[in-house]
Amino acid sequence: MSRVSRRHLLSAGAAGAGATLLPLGWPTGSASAPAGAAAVADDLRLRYDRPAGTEWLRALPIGNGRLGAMVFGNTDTERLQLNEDTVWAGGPYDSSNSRGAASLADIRRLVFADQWSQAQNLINQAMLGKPVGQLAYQTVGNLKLTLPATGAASQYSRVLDLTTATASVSYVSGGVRFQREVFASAPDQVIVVRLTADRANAITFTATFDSPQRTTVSSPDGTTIGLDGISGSMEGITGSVRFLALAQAVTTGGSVTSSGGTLRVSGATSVTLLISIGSSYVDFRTVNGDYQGIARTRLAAARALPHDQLRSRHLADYQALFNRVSIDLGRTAAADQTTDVRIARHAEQNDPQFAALLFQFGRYLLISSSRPGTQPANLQGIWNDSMAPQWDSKYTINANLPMNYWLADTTNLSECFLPVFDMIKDLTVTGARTAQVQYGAGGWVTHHNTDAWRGSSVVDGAVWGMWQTGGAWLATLIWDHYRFTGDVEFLRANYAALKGAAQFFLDTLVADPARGYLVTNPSNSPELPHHTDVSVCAGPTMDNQILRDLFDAVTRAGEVLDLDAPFRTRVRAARDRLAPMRVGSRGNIQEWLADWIEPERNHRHVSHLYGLHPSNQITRRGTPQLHEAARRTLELRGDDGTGWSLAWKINYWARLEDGTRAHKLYRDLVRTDRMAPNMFDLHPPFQIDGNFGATSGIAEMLLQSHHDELHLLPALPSAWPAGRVSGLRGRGGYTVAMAWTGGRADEFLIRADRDGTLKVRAALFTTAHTLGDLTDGSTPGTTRPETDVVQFTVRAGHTYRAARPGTSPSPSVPASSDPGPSPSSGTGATAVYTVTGSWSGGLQAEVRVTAGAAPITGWTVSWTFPNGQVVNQVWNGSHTQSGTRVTVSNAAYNGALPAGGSTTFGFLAGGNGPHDPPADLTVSTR
Ligand code: FUC
Repeated sequence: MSRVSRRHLLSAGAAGAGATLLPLGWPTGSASAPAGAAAVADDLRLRYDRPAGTEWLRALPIGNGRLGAMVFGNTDTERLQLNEDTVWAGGPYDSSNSRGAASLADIRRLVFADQWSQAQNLINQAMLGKPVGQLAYQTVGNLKLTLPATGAASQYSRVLDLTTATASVSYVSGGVRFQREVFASAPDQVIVVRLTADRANAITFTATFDSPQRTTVSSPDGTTIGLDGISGSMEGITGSVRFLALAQAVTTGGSVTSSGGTLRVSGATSVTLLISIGSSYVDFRTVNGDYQGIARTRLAAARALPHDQLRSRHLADYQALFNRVSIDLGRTAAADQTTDVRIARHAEQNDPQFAALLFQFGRYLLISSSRPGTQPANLQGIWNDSMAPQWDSKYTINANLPMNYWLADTTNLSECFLPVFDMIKDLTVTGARTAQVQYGAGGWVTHHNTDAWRGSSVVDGAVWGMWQTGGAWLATLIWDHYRFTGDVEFLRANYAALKGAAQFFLDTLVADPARGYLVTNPSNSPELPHHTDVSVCAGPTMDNQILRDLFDAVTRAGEVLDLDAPFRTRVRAARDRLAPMRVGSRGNIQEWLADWIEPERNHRHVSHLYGLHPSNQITRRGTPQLHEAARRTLELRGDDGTGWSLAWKINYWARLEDGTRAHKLYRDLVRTDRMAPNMFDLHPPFQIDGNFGATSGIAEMLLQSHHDELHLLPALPSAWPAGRVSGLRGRGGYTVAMAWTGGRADEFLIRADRDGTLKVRAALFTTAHTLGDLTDGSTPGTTRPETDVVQFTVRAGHTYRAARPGTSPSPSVPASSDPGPSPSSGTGATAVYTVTGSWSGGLQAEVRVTAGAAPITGWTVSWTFPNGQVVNQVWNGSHTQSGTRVTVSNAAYNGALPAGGSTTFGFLAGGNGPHDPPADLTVSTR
């Protein structure tokens, strides 16, 4: 086998399942990069030539899911605005309104009698939660570094590097080059600020905390300062989340002192500043956690590690997620400008790389704001400098919270989704009380918002808040996540939440007297009045769509888990009585049961197209008339909208398979009124849903899987004529890589997690093509249900390649990263290996080992690193390193790999580049 095809084989087949996925090959910069568009490694950076000054929307976000900071990069007073994701106003409260259940019959009667204002008045008295609003996510405060004036700074540059999740600053002042780098480490749970200079003993500064919260500052020891505080009171609920922020300086050279809450570093050569924050929030019911102990323990543990280890552990952790997807949409000289200039000029220049940057920025933000065990990403992710942010920076469920997670599975960040399912579990508790008290119903319900206390009642006012299907929408995410991962244990663990969500509606749906359908009453089509000032109604289209999804999800989950057959029968019967979607008088999808015309024609919410996206009830081939009506609906509503509204519309147009229009909406989003200089999406103000929704939309333009098939390049715009992407995920458990030129696909790679039957739709199949199983070299037998659809049987772990004839396999590594000599193989073993990944900041490599006819027992795999990098993370096994030699023992198979079985190792190696790939691979057996 030639070296190229051997590498290719491995790079295609090496990804493990689920959480251990490694990227398919094709790093950017390879020989067949889009014509005239050689990708530049540094392109995955936000770059600026001046400090953020006092402008928060110029500062750069870093985060580890729990801790966040906005880094300003100033040369006089550096500011790190700090957040911890559980610092919320108020404390545990019960939001239910005890007048609810007794008033429900009257409210319903008024709604059915078209007495909407009266119904809203009664809802405002009897159904609104206590308090009427929910509570806000709040800032911790700031760490400020006051630097001495050493003359004007020159050669200034400020960067957020998405490949390493570091924010850095570099400038020359007084003849000295100063550098600062900041990252938030998930493995070590601290924020790390590293200050260096190119002259010894040049670093001098003082550091202090300040905060708008009720706080005290202190100097717990000679190198540390502290900020001890408690969150604010709001809506009559006393602030009760205690927090302690600590900052400790570890210096080389010079001196450090701390007194009265001021840290003084003088004449140091390098400084590592460690920031640790503990919070007393335990869960939505409990706020008595040992916040001081948490802050101190994390700090002490991090203090025990040298800076380069903190950094390499951070890199290994972050890159294991980020590197799963690479994307290249072409590059022009526009990408050489600073990021703020690119945004300002986006309308007038061709800058396809910006779309790739925005796509990856969304993934960066999700990795940085949502990790297993943390709170879900709120309206601002985790970044908020205020005590009273817009919409409380909480969780708005009727658009924003689900949108935050549309990218999680499609862009291969499955673990980052997990905080949502923890939140749903909490809501089954608070929402069960609201269901009981306000509706006399079983199961659980949540309306259009929630907060850290898992408020589940109707809030803000009937016009906005009287929407019953928030919890139902969230529950559908359980099933959709399962469709990607196939994780039955996850489904089992979350089934009760699905069932409880459905139970609520079995208990509360009522028959519409005029039409006979089972409908929600009272509810609304999110935030959109159907007549002046009234939005309350029965059975809005979005509710019916969500409930169809919910009922389908719970019945299918029950089938998979073999549970609750009688319950499923009841659910199916209710589903059959929901109102179908209808085409209205304007050729649009009707938003309500009646064919009303909305008073506000260009309203930002287009809720009744939930059936088009994220759901799959409106599809081009399944429901062509509705699909056409969805297009008409969007034309009538217009392209304008808030940031998140534009982002949703990218997804809508992608599902309409209109790449040109999807790209137009993407461009509408990249305007100074919709995107801040730091690339935060603007509602305005900043709301992170527009970032996440845009990443999701770009993914939907390249790959769709909502209709029991993989649809490759369904909405490719002419603006991206050549490109490549790898690592996108499709429902059913598929990882996909694609390369195209001239607007036409050259090659696809699809790796299956599980055995099954795969349907793939692609224009490539209407022309000459090859299709092969790269893993065993066979050619799958196919059927052709449609001219552009190929169907075939897939095997778990196998990778399938379709290509135009004559397309040579994509090279996986640049020439400078030649993997070195062929691997040797041990008794009964065959082994091949390849290397992929980023070569500048760290190295990611993978090796697949396949047993021959006999099992391999008692074996180890080892590599030599020419540069002696430190290996900091290994998949599938434990490792030891001795000098330049790394040895992995296979723990996953208890030392035995069965005959014909194969396994994959991946590892990340850190250290300062450039790296050489590992050489001299050996598989040895006992
Ligand atoms: C809903 C939207 C607003 C905003 C807010 C957070 O109320 O209608 O546009 O996104 O949530």
